[in-house]
Amino acid sequence: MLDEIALMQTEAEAAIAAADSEAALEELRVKYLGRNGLVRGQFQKLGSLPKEDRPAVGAALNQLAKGLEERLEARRAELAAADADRALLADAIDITLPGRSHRVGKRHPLLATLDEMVAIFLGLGFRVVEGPEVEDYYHSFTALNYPEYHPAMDEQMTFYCGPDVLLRSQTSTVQIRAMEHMEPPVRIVVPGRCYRRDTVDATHCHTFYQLEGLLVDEGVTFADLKGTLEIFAREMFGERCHVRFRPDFFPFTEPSAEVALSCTLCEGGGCRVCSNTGYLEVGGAGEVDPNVLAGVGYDTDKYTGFAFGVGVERFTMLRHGIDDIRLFYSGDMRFLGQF
Ligand code: 2NL
Repeated sequence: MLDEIALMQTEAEAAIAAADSEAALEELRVKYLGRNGLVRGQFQKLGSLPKEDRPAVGAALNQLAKGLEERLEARRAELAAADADRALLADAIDITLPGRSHRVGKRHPLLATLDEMVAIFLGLGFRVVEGPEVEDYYHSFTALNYPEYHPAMDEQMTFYCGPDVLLRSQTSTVQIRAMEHMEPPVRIVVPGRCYRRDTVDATHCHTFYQLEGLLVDEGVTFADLKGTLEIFAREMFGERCHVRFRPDFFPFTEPSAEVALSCTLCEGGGCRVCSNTGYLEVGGAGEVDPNVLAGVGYDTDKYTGFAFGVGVERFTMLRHGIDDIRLFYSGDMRFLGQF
């Protein structure tokens, strides 16, 4: 019987070593160690053995059961480890592949320029004020001393949403609203989006950004305006940049001036960017018309002020040598990615 046990052990061990799945191992466990298994069958034969042989055979059977139990467990662990290895290999990461780069967003060139412009005025003691893009007729024209009829008020020039609802065509509307709520001294800049019914081409767009400034106090003169814009030009474009003022007309300022900067590219010598004039027009300015100040209830005997407005697109085009305004609003990442 001991021989039989040894043979069973050899067979069972070979079968366990050859088993290649959990299911095959379970089958073997049932076959040998199950309730009706071969090992139990041998135990049942013990009773028919001569009494003196029983301890040795019993011990051998116990040894066999324990040994098979251990081998089954060991093989099960082996198979599980192989499974884990296979799984790892299957979704392995190839660390030699170059990484996938993520596109990092950044500020739009127009807003980056606007931020810089605003920062200079903050340094000069101006505060930033913002207001609605949808306006009424009074704040758009009447309060700005526009006459009874003016081409800017025409439906051809301005987007009307209703008889008294329109898109602002300059940020002056916000400055009027600010003055309605405060007493001088007023020292504010108003950045923001404006709308005009312009036909879109390389230098015009129906939507554009403006930065306007307003200072109202006692004894404010045109010299204060010139000094302020001089400092702004130098901060923005360097010490050698200077401002040219030429007579102009706006309903809301008197006297009024067109504002031009010496060309940053040729420094006044004349080049393609400035069409050989040496200067680049960036906006307008002037002493606030007393009618505007009186309209918001200020004492015009006591207070005077200056105001200016510059186009942000123009500035940005000058700084980066961009020749088509439509690029800013194209959403083209090949263009935007350069800034
Ligand atoms: C231009 C000209 C200008 C102003 C804007 C202003 C605002 C108030 C009172 C008086 Cl509340 N003036 N703003 C003054 C002169 C010119 O803009 O060409 N902008 C792009």
